[in-house]
Amino acid sequence: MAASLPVLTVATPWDNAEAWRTALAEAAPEFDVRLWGEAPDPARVVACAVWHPPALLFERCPNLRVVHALGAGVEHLLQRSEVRPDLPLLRLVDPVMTERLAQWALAGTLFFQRRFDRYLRQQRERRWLRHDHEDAGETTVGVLGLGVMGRAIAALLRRNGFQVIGWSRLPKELPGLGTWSGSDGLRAVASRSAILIAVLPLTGDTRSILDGDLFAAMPEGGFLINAGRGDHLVPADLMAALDTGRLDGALLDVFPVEPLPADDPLWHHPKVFVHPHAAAISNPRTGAIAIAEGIRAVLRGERPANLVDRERGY
Ligand code: NDP
Ligand code: OXD
Repeated sequence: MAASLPVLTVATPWDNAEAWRTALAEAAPEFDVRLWGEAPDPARVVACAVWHPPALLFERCPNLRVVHALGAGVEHLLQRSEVRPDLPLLRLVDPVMTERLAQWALAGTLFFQRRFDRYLRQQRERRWLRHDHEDAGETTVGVLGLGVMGRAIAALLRRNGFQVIGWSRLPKELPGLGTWSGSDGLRAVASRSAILIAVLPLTGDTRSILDGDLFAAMPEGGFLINAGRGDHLVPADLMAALDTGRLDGALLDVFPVEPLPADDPLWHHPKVFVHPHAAAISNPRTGAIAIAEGIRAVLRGERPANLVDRERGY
């Protein structure tokens, strides 16, 4: 019976590929779900759910009709010529993953606002010193990127009493949130933000956006939290800003090369907190439901909710 079903193939270097296969088989029983390499007849593959897929997959599957990413940021797939422009590319939007990222951003915000960074350093020196701090209502957090993730972060921070402002490509009106857009807008948000949280997609316009000019615009002693992509950041500018005291701490989840190489100076900087791209790990059980819906919509000829706009690059 399974032999007659169209094939959905899963291709990812992650060690939970089998968990994705199982979850997708449950969420999309109308497909024969196989790991790439185990699909008996590539001509029957109509859909794939992938993260860093092999080039061969696109060569060998002439009837592929939709590519679904197993994560939210798809710049690496947009750079691949095998993901032909006529193939709809979908990205993962899963409420569980969104909640995970928002909670991580809140944790990072509290970490700096309540100065856990300082107390961790003090503990290493066995120093007992208390520091007063600004309360949430006195702390402005700027969120760069007001898409699915940025809005969820902003909402959770507001529920926890923080003053929140945000920045996006196009102007926006969001209840209770001061918003800016464009390059002047970026400076305006940075200059008001004690803590800046970046959750942008990586595009030609956003590459290296977290640089010395931006840090110079921030209030003295500010903090940076980056959950977007490593290539948003100019690491040398960050370390210079931390060394001069312009910034006082950074929490980084993403890096240009992952895993972060052992000799990278970010590992050792006393004011940098390295987090191994785990702010919002995709959850196979809930992610599979969203992926199945997206693939079904494409196969029905509908425009899926999470279609990547190749022109704008996210
Ligand atoms: P969305 O596409 O929903 O939102 C992107 C936001 O970025 C939009 O508000 C968009 O503006 C804004 N933006 C894009 N380009 C610019 C620009 N040039 N100037 C200003 N704003 C810009 O994406 P998500 O919120 O779902 O995810 C964002 C990114 O977060 C992902 O691409 C990925 O890199 C990263 N991510 C990281 C995770 C982790 O675990 N570390 C997990 C999930 C995502 P506009 O609204 O005007 O279009
Ligand atoms: C993603 C990520 O883009 O995990 O989903 O960074």
